[in-house]
Amino acid sequence: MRTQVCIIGGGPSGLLLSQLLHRAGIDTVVVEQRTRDYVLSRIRAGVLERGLCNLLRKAGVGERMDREGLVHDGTLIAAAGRQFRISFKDRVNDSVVVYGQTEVTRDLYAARDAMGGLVIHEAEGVTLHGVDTDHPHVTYRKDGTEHRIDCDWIAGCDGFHGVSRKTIPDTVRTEHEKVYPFGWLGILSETPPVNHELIYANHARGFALCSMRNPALSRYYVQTPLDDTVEAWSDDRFWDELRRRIPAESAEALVTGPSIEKSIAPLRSFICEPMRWGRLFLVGDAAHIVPPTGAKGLNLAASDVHYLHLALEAFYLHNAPGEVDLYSERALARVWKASRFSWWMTSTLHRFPDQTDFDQRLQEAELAYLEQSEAAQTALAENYVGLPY
Ligand code: FAS
Ligand code: PHB
Repeated sequence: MRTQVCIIGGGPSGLLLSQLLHRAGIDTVVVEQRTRDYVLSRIRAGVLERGLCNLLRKAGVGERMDREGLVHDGTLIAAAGRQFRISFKDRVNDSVVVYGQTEVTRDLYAARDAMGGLVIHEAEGVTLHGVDTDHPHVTYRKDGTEHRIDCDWIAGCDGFHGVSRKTIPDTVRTEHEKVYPFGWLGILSETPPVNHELIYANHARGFALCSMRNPALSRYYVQTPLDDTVEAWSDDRFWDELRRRIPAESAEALVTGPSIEKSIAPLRSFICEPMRWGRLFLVGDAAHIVPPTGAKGLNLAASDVHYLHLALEAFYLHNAPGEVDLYSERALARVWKASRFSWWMTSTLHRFPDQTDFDQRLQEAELAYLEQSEAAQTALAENYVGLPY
């Protein structure tokens, strides 16, 4: 088989890149190791920046998001028993859309099907070859048969545990990592959200987040120690802990119910440089991971796709081959800024194991300053809604 761009990974990065390139007349094949059902079973991000929303609309995949997504003009921050609102609308005249990553991925798959886009599922042993030559190819096994895809370019959209980043030699790659000493226990419940906007809560017992997917589906998180397990958390224990970490007015309004999904995710910051080697580009989680506190993971994957699809269109359609050489630098500039914001949100809102009371009071002072300062709220708002591409 031959294609112009072989995309490794059928998550949001790979599907969105494939959709945008296909609409520009550039041929792609997506190679995904899992079944579609497995990919769609994952519960992940929930907040979409304007940039991602616009990219989905450009890809012809924004209709259901525009119909069902919840526009949020602000968020609540809670600390020291109080909660205050930061208005994105007042501070930066912008907003975000709450619409689950699972739904984004479902819409992307539907769009790929509608355009006859080729997504190969259950591809095993995906291997990248000749990446440092002008004639790369990809091999994989499916149904016991070995397959080969010759291509001009490979887009590694295969997430943190994928094969693409590891294809770049250690002598070429520089990896920057910060592992946080805690994780997030998240649940999904078919209950009305406690508030119509998100609540990020700093508490001496640990961080909590009240989010949602729609008016009848809530998403909640509490910070947990790294050695904690889902089995140690009954629903009742979760609800009791969440109530203790959010202000009384919200705790009293909380509607509880059985969890329909419950999982623990570790928190880390990770960035691989460069995001391109020869004919291979790294996109999304394949290149970088941010702690979910800033709601940036999926949104950074989107800005990578934005830069890369324009660079490949320049290469194929506008006789401007040099644009692909600028992809890594452009993408990394935005990745580092979003990583800084995600680090700041995580450091300000979480309880660290070695944290002293002085540290706790410093966090509360930082949040009190945020409550009182229009400048501080503007800084948070412009990062949260998404810095320009
Ligand atoms: P993905 O990991 O989504 O997709 C990669 C795809 O590649 C997968 O389908 C995988 O099966 C496939 N793949 C892997 N190896 C392969 C191989 N060798 N061959 C072929 N295919 C291969 N972000 C937020 O903004 N907010 C959140 O709350 C949030 N919560 C998260 C919770 C968890 C548990 C995780 C893991 C991530 C979370 N994220 C969150 C980040 C997440 O949303 C990612 O940023 C987003 O999935 C990035 O999309 P992709 O780059 O497409 O990577
Ligand atoms: C979510 O709804 O899953 C969510 C929202 C905001 C975050 C992280 C996760 O910062």
